Amino acid sequence: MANKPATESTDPATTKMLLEARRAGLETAWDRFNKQQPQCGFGQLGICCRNCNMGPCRIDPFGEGPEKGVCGATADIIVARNLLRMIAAGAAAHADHARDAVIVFKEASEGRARSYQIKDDTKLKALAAEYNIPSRGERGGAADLANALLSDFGRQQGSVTFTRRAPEKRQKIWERLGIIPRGIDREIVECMHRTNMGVDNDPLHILLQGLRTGLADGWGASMIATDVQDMLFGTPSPKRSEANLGVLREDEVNIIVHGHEPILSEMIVEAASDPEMIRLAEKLGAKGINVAGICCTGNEVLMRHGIPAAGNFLQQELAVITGAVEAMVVDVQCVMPSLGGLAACYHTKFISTSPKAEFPGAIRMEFSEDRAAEIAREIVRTAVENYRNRDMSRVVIPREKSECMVGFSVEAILNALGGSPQPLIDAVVNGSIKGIAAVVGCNNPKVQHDHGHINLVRELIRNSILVVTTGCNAIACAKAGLLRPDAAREAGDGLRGVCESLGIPPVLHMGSCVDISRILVVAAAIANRLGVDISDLPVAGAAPEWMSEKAVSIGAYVVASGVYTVLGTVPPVLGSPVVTKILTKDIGDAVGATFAVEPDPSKAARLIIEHIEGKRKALGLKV
Ligand code: SF4
Ligand code: MSK
Repeated sequence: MANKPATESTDPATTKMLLEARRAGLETAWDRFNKQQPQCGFGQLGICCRNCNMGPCRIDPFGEGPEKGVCGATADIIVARNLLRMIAAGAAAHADHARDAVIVFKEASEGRARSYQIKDDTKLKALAAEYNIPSRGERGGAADLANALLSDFGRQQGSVTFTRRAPEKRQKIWERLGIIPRGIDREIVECMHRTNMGVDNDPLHILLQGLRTGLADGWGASMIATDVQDMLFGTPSPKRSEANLGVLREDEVNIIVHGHEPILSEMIVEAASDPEMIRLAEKLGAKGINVAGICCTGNEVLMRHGIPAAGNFLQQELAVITGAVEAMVVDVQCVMPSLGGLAACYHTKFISTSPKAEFPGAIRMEFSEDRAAEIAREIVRTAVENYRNRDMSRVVIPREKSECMVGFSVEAILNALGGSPQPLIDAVVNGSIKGIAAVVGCNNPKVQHDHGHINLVRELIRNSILVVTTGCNAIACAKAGLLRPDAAREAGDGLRGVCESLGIPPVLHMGSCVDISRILVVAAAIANRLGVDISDLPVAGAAPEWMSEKAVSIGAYVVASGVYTVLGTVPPVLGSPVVTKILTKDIGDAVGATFAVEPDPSKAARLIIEHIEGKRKALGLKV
């Protein structure tokens, strides 16, 4: 049965483009999702295993068939192992992203990657001090810092350096549980080892390694990626931009940057403003060159340069279907392999740039740090020259776009507060702001596009809970107008007053998925000021529409950091009552925070509000 597009997204631009896709007979993720129904029940419950070739094995959830795999693994063991592999994969994605950023930083600091400079010297000095590196030489110890950062990946003993940024009480908890990550890569490798047939077979023991690996991501990989990218490209500061497919321009060359890494997209942004490229575009009949972003590459250039966001995860195919995209330039992560086939139905050049990521139907224009600016210019030129191939009769750009204010790095938040977190803490203490919720994560066709994101965020701000956001939630909020200072009108009186006095939105855009590490830094700073642990704070996390393995790793480190987290789509764990109980209850005794699953955004908001009220009461604050 055909879908009714109106039920698939709350975003009118998306709904229009879905109608256009169907009119043109083109398939999208929603259609493929429908064709997958019913999805495998064993997979949904997490009770299938193919970790060795005696399998694949599956457990009968109704107790009428097999209760154990060939090796004797129970549902509890299988579910826990599968979850650990998801965490490892998610952490690996962030780790590899971070490593690549550090390698570019190293090359730049040694004077080889000439397209890159160190843009944030203050951060360089602060990080060098954190790693005990004397600030010397022309580049202030940058090369030594790069080597020190790299050593956090392969460290075999000790602890990942940035775990020391956590409040002492939190570090003590990790120490007691034996989950302080040693090296980032080491923890990921250990997950793969432990989940081999016949290694780790205790669900709790397996899941503790999951927390340790998550911490290696959050307080390691993601934090390193964020800080290194800030050093190279500048620490974000508030700026205005726009979001949604309506940012594409009918009379300009449209280039979309999509994926996760800012390393090449920064160069593309620069190349697109080159007068020679603009002249070429004009010669070919375009009025200019318009760069727009999707997913987290989009977030990176949005918060540093105000480059508009064309959409979030589920809009990537729709962007091509506008018929107005000259080049879709991708790096890594969250890029649908369907894009090549779709681009072939239009004039769009689908350009893959990462040496790690090959896609069917893509043109390869591989990135290398020593030729970054040159490659970016080649890509922009390819896009510009492709403008003449655009069939104007097929161009359908929805009008919807919304203004947004973005770029709230920790430094920018402190600036807005006058240099100290104290005004924010005072607002939390006196109850103007009831608490802080980090709402993050993907889209997923299992739920109505953006519905969970927007409705949860609206309900939270209505209850005077300040929302900090990253990833595809940030783009959903931008499209819905929630990242504008005047969105404070939708907030409860207390939050509204704070936002209006500071001129900030009630939902603060803190960046891309790796920038959830910025949220950890804010939480740690507040906890330290109050002399408590993160788990004592009136804060919570939510991922209403998550789909990526990276989100599982993020969930692991957010909860392990002491933050109660509500998921909107169900993780594949329900086949094991033991694992489900550990995640939703027992883990609370260990780390002071648990997971909850609640697909309904109003009910999810209620859970978060109750949690925040509970924490306020425990701190002796007015509810
Ligand atoms: Fe089956 Fe055990 Fe092999 Fe998994 S590890 S496939 S449960 S025999
Ligand atoms: S891009 S990981 S769909 S948030 Fe970071 Fe969006 Fe999720 Fe990718």
